[in-house]
Amino acid sequence: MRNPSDPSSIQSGSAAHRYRAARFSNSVNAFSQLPPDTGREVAFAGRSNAGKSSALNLLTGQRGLARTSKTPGRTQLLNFFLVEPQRFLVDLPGYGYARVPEPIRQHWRVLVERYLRERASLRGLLLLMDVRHPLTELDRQLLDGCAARRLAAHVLLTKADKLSRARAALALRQLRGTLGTDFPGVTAQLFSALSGAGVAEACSRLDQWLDF
Ligand SMILES: Nc1nc2c(ncn2[C@@H]2O[C@H](COP(=O)(O)OP(=O)(O)OP(=O)(O)O)[C@@H](O)[C@H]2O)c(=O)[nH]1
Ligand SMILES: [Mg+2]
Repeated sequence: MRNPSDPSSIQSGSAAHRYRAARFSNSVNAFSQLPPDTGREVAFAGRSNAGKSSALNLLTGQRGLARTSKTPGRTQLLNFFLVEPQRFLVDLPGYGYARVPEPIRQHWRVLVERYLRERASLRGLLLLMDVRHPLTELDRQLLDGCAARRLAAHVLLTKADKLSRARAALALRQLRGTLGTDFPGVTAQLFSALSGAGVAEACSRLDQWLDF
């Protein structure tokens, strides 16, 4: 019997084993600090508190790899995690958190927008949305940016454990309908960092983008 609160027990034997090798590489606070733009990487994006860092920890089977917090605004830099040479997972600061001072938010916004626009190594965007508040205006802006540069995107509807199965399934159906109309090609799934639901599906998308 696996223990849902222990990410490592969820991973055992699953497709996620290769991500267990992920190690913190570096934090980036300016465009000039980015690693050479020569490999492949996947970025975790979404509103503050959506569960980006928690998802990264679950997918790598390492509880403390990316810092998580009940307080939105925890991740304040672009954090690079090396899976193997030339292959990174990137934890981005969240958007939409009003209590971070405006000059800092502005700095992140400019940095993250430029990273998403110009980074050639970026092969896919994992966009996390709380299943109870999907597709906010800022999520739409991000997906517009992906469409503009033909960057693949996949939505994780996080915290699926907060809803009944039926309500979560309904939220997914509704989101897929909207995506089909407004953002063709963008896919979506349910995810829970608490129960481990959706790990295999998310990992297979990472595998595809990172060419494993
Ligand atoms: N119930 C439940 N809680 C979750 C889940 N994922 C994350 N959380 C909680 O949500 C809070 C925020 O999680 P983080 O992973 O730090 O969120 P983040 O998107 O990285 O936040 P920022 O770094 O501030 O942008 C934490 O208290 C997590 O424990 C989930 O799937 N289910
Ligand atoms: Mg975070």
